[in-house]
Amino acid sequence: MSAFQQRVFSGVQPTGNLHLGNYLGAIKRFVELQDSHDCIYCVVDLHAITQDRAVWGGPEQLAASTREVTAAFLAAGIDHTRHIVFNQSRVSGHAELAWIFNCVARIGWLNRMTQFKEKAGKNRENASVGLYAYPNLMAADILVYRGTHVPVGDDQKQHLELARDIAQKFNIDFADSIAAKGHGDAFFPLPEPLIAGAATRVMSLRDGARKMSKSEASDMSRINLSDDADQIAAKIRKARTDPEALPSEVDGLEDRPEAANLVGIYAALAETDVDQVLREHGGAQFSTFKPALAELCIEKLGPLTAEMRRLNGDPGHIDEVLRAGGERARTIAAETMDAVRDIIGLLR
Ligand code: AQP
Repeated sequence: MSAFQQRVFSGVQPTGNLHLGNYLGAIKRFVELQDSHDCIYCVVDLHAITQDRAVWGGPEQLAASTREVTAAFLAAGIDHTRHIVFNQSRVSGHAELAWIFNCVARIGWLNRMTQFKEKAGKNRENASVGLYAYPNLMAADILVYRGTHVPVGDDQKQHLELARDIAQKFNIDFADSIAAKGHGDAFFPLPEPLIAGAATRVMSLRDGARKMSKSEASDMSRINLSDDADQIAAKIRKARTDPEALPSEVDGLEDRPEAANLVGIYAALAETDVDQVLREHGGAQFSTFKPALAELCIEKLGPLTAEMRRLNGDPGHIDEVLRAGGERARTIAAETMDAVRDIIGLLR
């Protein structure tokens, strides 16, 4: 397999209500990767519109949410001068490559995607074609930059596997042309998911069996990145738990999803692991552990929330970051698309 320059790509949808799961599962990891990799971080607005307008809120809300996710990236510490930050729809290569991938991916592959089944629910016949083809666009997002590493939450694992299958099938289907055009034995890398840490799947505060999610009706189920200290404290105080004290070892969290979730959140915020948290808090009742968790959460999210608010007050700056990032992204994507056209035989 050809050697590829390492490049990180990931995205977040501007669908409102950015929450602690998005932060711990994705945005915090984006920040950590900046020192070791070239990174491209994208606000994936074309993904947002795959759902009903009621979910993404219409034109004004979409623009506001796009700026808000960008503000979260910057407030968390992503350096837009060293790395690329932009919104997806600025770079037409994403949609162009997604069409090519519509012709590479197989219907059977998409039929297995659990996220489509969950989001379309019983109303499948009425779901948008975009929602169904979402994983092909996600593969294009990554591969139009020939991204090699993708930090995501655990819920995106299946889509990443599909992106790898698409890259591999393209490489095999066009192997002769890829070699003839001087690209060696593979044009696309097989992107690797980076799913690690203590909070790869943050669960709802109301139900340990459900993922913390932007679209969950109950606001008490999630900690929003826009919540103030009082709201965070109240949500953690009211988080569902069981009556037992915390165990001293990880095995003791088995069959206790709500307890495991709170301990995982604590570990991720404290940048330690679950074993360490249980060494410190094993034997504690939730009446003691919850205030400690709330305090930690407020300490870690407070500065982020304040900086997001400040940035949201300066939309001109955010727009300039997205414009400049879009230009840099477009240059890389255009190079990939020229090569893809040559490989397939599309005249340009
Ligand atoms: N609960 C979570 N725990 C850990 N990581 C999570 N992510 C999302 N929820 C959790 C990760 O956040 C990144 C951006 O997600 P997204 O906005 O692109 O889409 P999503 O996964 O659809 O987010 P939501 O909040 O769950 O939205 P809805 O309610 O629309 O389904 C991704 O890396 C994701 O893994």
